[in-house]
Amino acid sequence: MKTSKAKSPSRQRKPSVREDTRTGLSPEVMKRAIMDNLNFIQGRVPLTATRNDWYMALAYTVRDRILHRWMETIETYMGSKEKSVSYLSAEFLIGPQLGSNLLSLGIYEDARDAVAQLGQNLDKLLDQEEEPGLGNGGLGRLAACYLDSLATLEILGVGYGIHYEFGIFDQEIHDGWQVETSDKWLRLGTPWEVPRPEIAFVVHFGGHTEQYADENGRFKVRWIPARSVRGVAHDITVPGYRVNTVNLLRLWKAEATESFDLEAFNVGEYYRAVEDKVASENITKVLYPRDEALQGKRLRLEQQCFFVSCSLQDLFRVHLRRGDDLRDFHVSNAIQLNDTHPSIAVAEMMRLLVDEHDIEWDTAWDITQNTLGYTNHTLLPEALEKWPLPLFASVLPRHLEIILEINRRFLDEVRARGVTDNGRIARVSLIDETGERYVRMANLACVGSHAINGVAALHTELLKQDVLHDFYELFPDKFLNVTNGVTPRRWVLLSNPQLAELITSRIGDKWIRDMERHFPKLERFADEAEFQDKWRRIKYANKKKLASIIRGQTGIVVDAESLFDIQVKRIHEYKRQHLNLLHVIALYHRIKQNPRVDIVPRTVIFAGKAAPGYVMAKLIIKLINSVADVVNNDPDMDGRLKVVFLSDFNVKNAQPVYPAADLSEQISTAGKEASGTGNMKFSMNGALTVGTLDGANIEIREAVGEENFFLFGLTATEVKEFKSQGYDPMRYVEPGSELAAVIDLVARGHFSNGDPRLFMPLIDSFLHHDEYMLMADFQPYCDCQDRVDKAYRDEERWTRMSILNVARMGSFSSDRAIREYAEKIWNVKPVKIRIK
Ligand code: NBG
Repeated sequence: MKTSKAKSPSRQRKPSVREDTRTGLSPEVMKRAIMDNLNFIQGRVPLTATRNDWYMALAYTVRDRILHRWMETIETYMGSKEKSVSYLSAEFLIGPQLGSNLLSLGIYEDARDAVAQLGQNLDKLLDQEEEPGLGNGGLGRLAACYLDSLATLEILGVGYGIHYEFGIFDQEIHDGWQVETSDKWLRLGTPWEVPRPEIAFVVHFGGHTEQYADENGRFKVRWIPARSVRGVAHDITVPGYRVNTVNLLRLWKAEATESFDLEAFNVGEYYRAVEDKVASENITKVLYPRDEALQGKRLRLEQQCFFVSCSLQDLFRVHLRRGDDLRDFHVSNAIQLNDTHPSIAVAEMMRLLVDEHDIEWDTAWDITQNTLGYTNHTLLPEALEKWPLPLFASVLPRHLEIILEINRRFLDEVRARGVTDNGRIARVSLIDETGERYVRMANLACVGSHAINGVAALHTELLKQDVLHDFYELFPDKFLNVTNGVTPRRWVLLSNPQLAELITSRIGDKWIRDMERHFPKLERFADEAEFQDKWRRIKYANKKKLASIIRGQTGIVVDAESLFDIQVKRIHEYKRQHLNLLHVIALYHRIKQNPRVDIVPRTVIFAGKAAPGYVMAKLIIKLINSVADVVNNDPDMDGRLKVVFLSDFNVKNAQPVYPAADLSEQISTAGKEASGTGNMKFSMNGALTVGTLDGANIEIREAVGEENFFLFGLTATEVKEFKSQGYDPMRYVEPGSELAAVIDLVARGHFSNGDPRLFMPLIDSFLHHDEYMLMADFQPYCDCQDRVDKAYRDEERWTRMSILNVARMGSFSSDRAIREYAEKIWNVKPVKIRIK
């Protein structure tokens, strides 16, 4: 990364007073600091140090420099009245920290020098880091991109989440099947977090409530809980890119209030002595590995309330310490709810204000509503969280009372606005009473927030028309759209350093902090032969790098000259990895029919985890691997078709994938993918998209130009129409057609050693239900892939399209998204942090 070298602060600035081993940025000072940390933190000498020791020593060196900036940030914050943002999220998928922190500080190359002087190789140390897998997929990764942008835009903010002991499971592939192993990210310790045992709050569960009158005769409620748990803060710093602002990601870890019951121990009941500790710690033991699906499990509700309560108590503590009145809480605080997972915040905030801080209901309600904003991330009905009322009552009896009171007042208001339709009143109620009774968390979030947003234009439209239609009719002004974005720091600069360098050589390096403004300048090079040539060479180098990773992991040899056609994301039927696979089988079939057929050589790459309980998704992984087995071992396919499934897709493994793609698969059934963010990462790295009119694909296509995007498939409206007219998938499987042949191959057991039963559930779903309309979209998809082939054969045209994709992706930076949140929802402004 020569660009950062040329501008690195260590080469520009004069030595400062604090240029000591904890803050100095020159390679010499850092070298000394690394040795110090190796000796005094790791307790090692070079002779006995493992690679992990060196990694830790370097990481602590970097952490010191970040903490230095963090102290300035916190001092500025505590001494001011500035408003800050809290992003509440049950997931943060932050990825490995070392590389991005080095970039933020502008010392990537200097650190390389420093470790080289100590006989170490920076790339190997970077590779040593195990990422905290504290998220499932897009939702958690979005939260991480937003933290990066908040800090880079110099907005004061905190991410609040859960310190899971085990994050998302590690995925292995055994005999083609997904096997889950637990993610032990803390096994070797993590240098990035600062445990803060003195910042801890107690959270209660269960029990019952009592009514009483306070000394002024006011009606009050006292909650007598059955159980209490302590949440202890663990902080991870989030430095902005080349600015002094350092924000925090504060994660709560559950501990017992009393970790050891001496009485039980004394009477010889050794297990009972630690029972409470074990039960309490369970709350933050493990991340639920299902995205987009409701659990309805007690522990998950406890997790949600646990981290929300700790976060709100912390915010109240800081607010009061700044000398402010709680009645002004919303003036200096904006809180964003990342999906419904933290939406219990509505009730918890009311409880804290009314029960614990003696604020009257109406005022408390104003504060709550003015503080909270709710982002919805899904259109799938099964992902809208709701809790059975008896379960809710047994975990959070006081919150249930508060929710019922909010509901009573809310429904009165609805009626007062002239709504008489009982159907509508029942639909907006916070309690689902259509059968077994449930608490509806999305409704709670909608009622308790002043702003409700979707994450792409189509998604927001569908929320208004469909999922949240009744709320939209009641409060049209609350609704707005903020299309997702991803950080160009991690997803271009860090992941694709050669491309970043080429871009910087032409337009300077301001794009790193303002992609929207500067990327368009790349357009003028789209047809320049020399630029095109460099562009292609970089793509080729990135493909070679991925090819070597593939070979190392799977033994499969792929040709970097072939078209790299990639689909990486969680495995879901609505995302239609199996549609991609049907196309692969069609190609296989064509080559088998005519081994001399003229097709563009392709390497089709998949990666992604399936929820452990999602049988169909796991079967899709098995089918991908089974097709790969047959295809990759058939000499007729040599030099024409390869299929790869890369295991354990996570942030670290994703970084070399996006830069290596020629073609990005974004093929969800229209109306199902709220936004997608992988689609943005691919396109920013010069891949062209084959996609449906779904989620942010629509806006990406508008931005890059329809001639630079491969569109196919039914629209969301058509999907709805087809379904209402009684969609019959069989109609699309005409005898003698390619689709019939493809399905027949799978059904006959061609990819399962002649066993027709293995993939029966998939065949059955294609032919008889096809909820996600694969049959209807198959032919248009194949035709579109033929257009891809044609375009790929014309090297210059393809490169031009690729450059234009990148040049026009500027607005998909998370900086743009965060600016929109800051202006439209949070009403916060940047604050400059000065280093004294
Ligand atoms: C996911 C959507 C994606 C979207 C991310 C981030 C959930 C519940 N939703 O389409 O499926 O890009 O959120 O907004 O995980």
